[in-house]
Amino acid sequence: IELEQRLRRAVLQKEFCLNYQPIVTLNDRSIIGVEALIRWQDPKFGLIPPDQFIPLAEETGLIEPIGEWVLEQALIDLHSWHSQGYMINMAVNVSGRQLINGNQISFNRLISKLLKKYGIDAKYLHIEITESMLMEDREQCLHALEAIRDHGMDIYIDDFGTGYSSLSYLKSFPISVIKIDKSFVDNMLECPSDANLIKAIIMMGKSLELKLVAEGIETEKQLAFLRSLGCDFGQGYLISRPLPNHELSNLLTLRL
Ligand code: G
Ligand code: G
Ligand code: NA
Repeated sequence: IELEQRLRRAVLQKEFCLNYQPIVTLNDRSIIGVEALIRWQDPKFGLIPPDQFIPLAEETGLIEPIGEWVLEQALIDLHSWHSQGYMINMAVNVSGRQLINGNQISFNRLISKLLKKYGIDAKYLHIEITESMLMEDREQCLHALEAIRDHGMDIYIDDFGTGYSSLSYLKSFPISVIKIDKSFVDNMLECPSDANLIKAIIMMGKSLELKLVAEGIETEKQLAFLRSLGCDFGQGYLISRPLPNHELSNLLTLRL
């Protein structure tokens, strides 16, 4: 209860900020986009990571105002990078509750309104949803995702490999990108079964003409191995940690 009250206040006082983690090509490490990651700056407890409040936000419905704030802030920052000539993509994490429980019409209206307000083409905004969310509510998810896709946005499936969804299942959704979960990347060089799993995901992704992003790349060896398997993109501490917007601006200036 106490956490819930603090979270309600945080929404009113806007105690959140976004960090941005670069997503790069594995071939030449050019920055093609960033993933927006929320942090809660509590005046008393300091920086609280999303794992510790997103589940509560989803239960209480607070995810709707929080999600709105995230979308708007992400587009404000994207607008500023675009106006400096850095035409990168923005991937935003969206909870099932934002898409479905609220209602998908309002989610799509919100997106239209914000894209217009900041003069951003929908093709630069990418939506990340988790594999587990897709599996929970297939029909409703499908409709919501089709509306997003019709809008011109790419959909990423996050944490892939953790939810046991089948190839035929995946094929029924309008997805453009698979994100390979960090837990497989962590162990793939030591653990042949994880390496095989990654190979299978990459082959499957390619056969469905999807792009692949590997998450949590921490070493040169991991990057080289993923590249050799034909994985297109990656993110992880090897390339960059999630950064506040001004630090990301500096990185773009140096790298592009
Ligand atoms: O930044 P960090 O690795 O601590 O993020 C942990 C998880 O929190 C991520 O896997 C991501 O799915 C989730 N997350 C981060 N930012 C957001 C957000 O803005 N909205 C939602 N719904 N989830 C987020
Ligand atoms: O699942 P999702 O991609 O949305 O979550 C990304 C989370 O993983 C963020 O909390 C981010 O801080 C974290 N992260 C990103 N890259 C790395 C990495 O290379 N190593 C570790 N340990 N965490 C990472
Ligand atoms: Na994500």
